[in-house]
Amino acid sequence: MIKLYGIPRSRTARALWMLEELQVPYELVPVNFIGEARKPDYLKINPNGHIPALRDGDLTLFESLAINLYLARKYDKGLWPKTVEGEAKAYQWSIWSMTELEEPLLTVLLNRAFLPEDQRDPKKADDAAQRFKTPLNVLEGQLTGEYLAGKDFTVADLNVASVLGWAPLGGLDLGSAPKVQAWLGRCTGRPGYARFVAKMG
Ligand SMILES: N[C@@H](CCC(=O)N[C@@H](CS)C(=O)NCC(=O)O)C(=O)O
Repeated sequence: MIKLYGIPRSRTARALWMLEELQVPYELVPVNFIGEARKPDYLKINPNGHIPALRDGDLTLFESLAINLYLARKYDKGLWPKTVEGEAKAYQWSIWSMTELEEPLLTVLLNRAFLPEDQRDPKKADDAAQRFKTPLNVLEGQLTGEYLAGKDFTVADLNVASVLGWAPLGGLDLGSAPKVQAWLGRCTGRPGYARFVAKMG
């Protein structure tokens, strides 16, 4: 059976959403990013000392969004794009999520919500909130249809939405991007997302 290593309140949530969309059997093996992810046994699974990681048969994988690309392709339930062009978009948006979107978003979250209050830097948060507007505007401009890689919901949408979905936790307003707001609502309005939220508790 598939083993996913991590805890729900972390980037592991991205892969949990995918697994719930696909409805394949899996086991969530709890590994906390505080302390446990740097222990020797876990470092054999993910030498980076980060969560999540996945084991499926002989395959061991790290990087949350790569895990999702693999799962969507391997256990295709319609979340893998049907054309090479669609696949290209899935890679594009997944890499974009990590390189353009995640950093400003996480910097805001850390400095407004996640770090202990005495370690938060409001200036860092405000600067990052400003930088966040660039990828948000890019996404708004690119959303010409219902979804990112064609007319159907695919791994491209799930990967971006699973990163962007944290924005409200940092008080980031998506009001300037109405298409993004509507698209995010479509993504998180899915039964697969509801199953994932129910499992996260
Ligand atoms: N790019 C990686 C980042 C993984 C990552 O940094 N995970 C955090 C938890 S959300 C972690 O394990 N942090 C532990 C540490 O850095 O010590 C991914 O998306 O999987």
